Amino acid sequence: MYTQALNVKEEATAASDPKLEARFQAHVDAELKIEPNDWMPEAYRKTLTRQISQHAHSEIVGMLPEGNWITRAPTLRRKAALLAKVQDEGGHGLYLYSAAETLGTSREQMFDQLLSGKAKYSSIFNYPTLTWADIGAIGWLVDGAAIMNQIPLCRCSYGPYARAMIRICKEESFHQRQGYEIMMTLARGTPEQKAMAQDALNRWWWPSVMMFGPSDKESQHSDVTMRWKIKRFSNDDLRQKFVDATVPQGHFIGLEFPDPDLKFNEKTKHWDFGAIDWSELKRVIAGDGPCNKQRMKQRRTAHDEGRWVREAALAYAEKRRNREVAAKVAAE
Ligand code: BYC
Repeated sequence: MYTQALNVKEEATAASDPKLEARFQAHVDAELKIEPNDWMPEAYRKTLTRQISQHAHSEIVGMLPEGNWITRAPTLRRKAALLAKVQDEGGHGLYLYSAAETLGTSREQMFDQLLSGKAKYSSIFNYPTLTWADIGAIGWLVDGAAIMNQIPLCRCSYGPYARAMIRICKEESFHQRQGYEIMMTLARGTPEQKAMAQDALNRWWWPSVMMFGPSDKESQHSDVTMRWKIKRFSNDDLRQKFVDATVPQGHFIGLEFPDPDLKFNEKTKHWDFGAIDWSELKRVIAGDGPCNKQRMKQRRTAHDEGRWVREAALAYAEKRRNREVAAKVAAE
């Protein structure tokens, strides 16, 4: 939809012009926004399309593990809040697909990439939600990690992405608080409820720490995306900020983190943490996490079941177009 008014073809021919590249970089360095019809290096367009579309896919696939608990929420208040949260995530996916479309890739192409397994989505959504406490842990930890990663994206050099992120981050803050409040209620409840909260923290902690991506040494895209001010902080810096913010919150509600090496470092004023099992992240990203197959199957089914809606919308649009043409001809 947003791909129609773009000058994409002209841009591609000018892709490796050093003068244009220098002007582009100066624009970025001056903290000015790049807009859809501005000249941009093809590699900038490509990496942004990759990141924004993967982000959109993550929001959409991210609805599945929580959607699973809407009918089983323990009270009407919890159900209403969870319903609103999952709906927000659908909305985030839609803003993000719109932002990615302004770079010249259609929504249909992005869906195809997700459904064919070519495009990634966040590793975190390949873990199961076994108990109600998992809904608390997702809000507190996963949305907490998302906020840490996404607040700096509000200052991203690409205008449509930066603007989409402002609203998304406001909603993510509500998500994080509702999750923490669930964890706090459980942690202060019966011994069984506290054990449920602790079990959810045990299972979600390391996958949340891994959400920030590979270590800075291993990250393929960080150097260039930081130069282009898409990313403002490295994966490891954001991970450390997340750990520093989250550990005191967990301790405040009487929970323990599943990391014997977690220790406050008086010298650096940061929480030191244990070694990350990178083989797990690689495995989950490669499609072999606990729920990868189930998530993709659900997405494919949803896409197939929505086919009649897409066909009906296209048929209606065509009918209106034909009517307009007929009315124009009759008026001549
Ligand atoms: N999972 O060079 P690197 C949400 C991939 S939505 C899967 O460091 P980059 C929420 C990476 O794509 C959460 N793949 O990459 C929703 C790359 O592979 P490709 C999603 C990962 O882009 C609902 C390769 O590994 N948030 O929070 O510089 C409910 C090398 O990595 C992961 C976003 O998408 C991973 N965890 O940095 C609740 C935010 N990590 O693409 C919450 C926007 C890395 O070359 N995205 N990979 O095939 C970003 O900030 C960055 O893309 C990342 C990765 C930090 C994720």
